[in-house]
Amino acid sequence: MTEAKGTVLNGTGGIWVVRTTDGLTVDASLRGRLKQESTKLKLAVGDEVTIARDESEGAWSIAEIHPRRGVLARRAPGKARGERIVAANVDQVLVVFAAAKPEPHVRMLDRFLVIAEGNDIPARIIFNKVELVGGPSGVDAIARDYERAGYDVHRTSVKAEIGLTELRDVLAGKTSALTGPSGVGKSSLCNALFPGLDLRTAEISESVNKGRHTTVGALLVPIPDAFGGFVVDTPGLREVGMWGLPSVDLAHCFPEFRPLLGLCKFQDCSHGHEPNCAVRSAVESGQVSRERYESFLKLREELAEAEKTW
Ligand SMILES: Nc1nc2c(ncn2[C@@H]2O[C@H](COP(=O)(O)OP(=O)(O)OP(=O)(O)O)[C@@H](O)[C@H]2O)c(=O)[nH]1
Ligand SMILES: [Mg+2]
Ligand SMILES: [Zn+2]
Repeated sequence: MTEAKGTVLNGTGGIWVVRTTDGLTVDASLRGRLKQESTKLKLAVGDEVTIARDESEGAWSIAEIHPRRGVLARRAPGKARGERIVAANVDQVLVVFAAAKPEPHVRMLDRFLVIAEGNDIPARIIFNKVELVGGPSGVDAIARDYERAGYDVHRTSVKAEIGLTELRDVLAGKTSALTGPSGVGKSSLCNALFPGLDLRTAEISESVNKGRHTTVGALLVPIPDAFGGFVVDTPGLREVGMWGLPSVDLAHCFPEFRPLLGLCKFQDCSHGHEPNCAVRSAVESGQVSRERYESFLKLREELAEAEKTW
């Protein structure tokens, strides 16, 4: 019996592609026992597993699924009807926007951050294409709100090679989910940071899978060994709705609101129109950004609307 530890890169329902810690990529299927248990615990991209193979069999099977450090998931609305896991063991979400072309859209940026916060995964923000706005300081006005909220903000340019070394250190050795609108430079960044990591190839192999199997959605792409880690390529991350998030939990997904949440006059304050609301006072005094508060109000309304249909 040979055993190895590895990480699930992708799967098509029956067969899972596992990358071993030795750098081998093998196909493996779930063992009978785990298959039954997997109605409770579904195997997901990003899961760390032990695979085993009998010398006689030749085929690898997944013998053990290791405990997860966390998941990036879309919660099912209503009761505990389970969740749809996008990827397991995601260390960080990197929200990528462009300084220009396309213009950054803060409501959308805040939505991505809330998804990360709702899953308890640390998020970072990247403003790419900064050479279009005169360099890194060209995004200061928009970045300031997020830095004040406690987020790390990276200013990069693939074209002018700005901020790339620093960003490489952030990705190395970790599993990072990259998200953001189309055309902001996510693939360009990955290819510039890690020559040899070809995100497009991965996307193509997924679309091939789509035709033949039920696809699991996300893909884990190994970062070249000299650096280590994985990039989660999730064409569908944009669709990870927040409709499973109870609207009362939304305020906790804005880190700069958290220290204020016990201070409102009413314990069940919705931070809308109630008197003596600590969040609104902080907005009025300039301590909390008005743009972020506007995003909060908009998302809260959206979630409350979704709750009615639960
Ligand atoms: N000016 C400028 N253009 C860039 C920079 N980085 C990427 N681009 C260009 O922006 C365009 C989009 O880049 P992609 O890497 O394909 O964007 P993406 O975020 O992966 O887009 P999707 O895969 O559609 O989600 C390409 O034409 C790139 O050459 C940059 O730093 N500055
Ligand atoms: Mg891309
Ligand atoms: Zn309040």
